[in-house]
Amino acid sequence: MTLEQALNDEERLADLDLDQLKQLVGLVEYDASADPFPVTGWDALVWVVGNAVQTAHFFQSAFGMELVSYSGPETGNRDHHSFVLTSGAARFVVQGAYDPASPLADHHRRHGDGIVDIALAVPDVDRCVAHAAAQGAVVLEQPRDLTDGHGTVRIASIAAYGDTRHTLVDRSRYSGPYLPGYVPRTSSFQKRPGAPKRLFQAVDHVVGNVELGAMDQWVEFYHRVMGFTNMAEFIGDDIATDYSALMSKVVADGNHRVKFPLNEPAIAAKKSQIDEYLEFYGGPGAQHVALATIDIVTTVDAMRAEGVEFLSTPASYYEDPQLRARIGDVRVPIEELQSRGILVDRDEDGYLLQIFTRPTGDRPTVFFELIERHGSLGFGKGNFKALFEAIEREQERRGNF
Ligand code: TYF
Ligand code: FE
Repeated sequence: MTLEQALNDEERLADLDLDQLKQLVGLVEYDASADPFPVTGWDALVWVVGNAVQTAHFFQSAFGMELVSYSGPETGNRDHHSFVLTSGAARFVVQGAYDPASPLADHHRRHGDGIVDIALAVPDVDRCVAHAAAQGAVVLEQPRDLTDGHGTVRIASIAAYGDTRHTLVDRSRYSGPYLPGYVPRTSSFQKRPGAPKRLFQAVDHVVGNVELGAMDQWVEFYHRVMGFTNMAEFIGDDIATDYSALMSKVVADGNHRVKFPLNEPAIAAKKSQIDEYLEFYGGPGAQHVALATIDIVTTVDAMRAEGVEFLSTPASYYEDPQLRARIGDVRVPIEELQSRGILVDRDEDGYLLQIFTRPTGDRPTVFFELIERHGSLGFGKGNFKALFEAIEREQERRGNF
């Protein structure tokens, strides 16, 4: 399969061209003919939150997303509200209980705001599920058709870490706004005059936090069940014991469109940030979502103006005489990065700019990363020390040490 053929519908609708996309999320060529579980990309990140009405507003006001579809009591769904928002090729679905007896209320009681479903677009749901089942995956929902006047969506779900699932979606025979049962919906929300059209173009990666000793099992799960392969970047024992208190490996689908770093806590002097997550989320779950932007400076400024809080980076990071040598020429002057706390890393393929938010919900669990890639296919290895120190400062402020 060439990349050209692999440009998926969401990316086409978002007016992304191939070169942009390749750069944006670090796409690579691969031979799909031998892939037992071909994935075309992200379908949606499905959130369960305590107040979907307000979270949907937050994703519009602070993240510049567009409301496109809805399901709720007015459309016959008496269980929950569900708002579908997009930004470029990225789609978030935000759900909150309407009926106090909704299972979503229980989910929220256990986990707080979080991602329940990392839904993936696949061309052949049945083939993926057959392969997954043969490899021992737990099939939560067998393949089935959802049909309305706009056509048919074929869908199935398999279990991932904790209460997280992967719904597999083939919407190639469907023209509706999201799924049967949903109606198109826009809001009266008005962007500020002069606001950028979009603050991010795609999802780059979603990180999973799993229990101590479980990282390799989950890496193995993604190999065996989904045919994902390891990417070069990882945080091993060496880095873990020095400062990060976590171990991490990255798996990705053939194109590297879908990338899943998997973290587990490491035994260290201090309580790991991963332990803090596991305690407050009530088990394994999605830790951070990295959003790919073509202009991180504009995006950070727009989000900050709307009240989004980012981790701060100490002046010493930028004053390090080795920084300039390490990063070489980057698009943005270092002063501009410093005034915003944007981190920069370079590897053999190029460089990347990145910044992290504070947790965006009530619990110290899920947060966001913004990433602007220029050739680099990595995750900011050179920033791990500064980043983890910043995360630990926050942890300390919360008293979770
Ligand atoms: O996704 C990554 O690997 C980077 C670094 O708890 C990172 O964003 C890794 C672990 C973590 C926070 C960030
Ligand atoms: Fe990341």
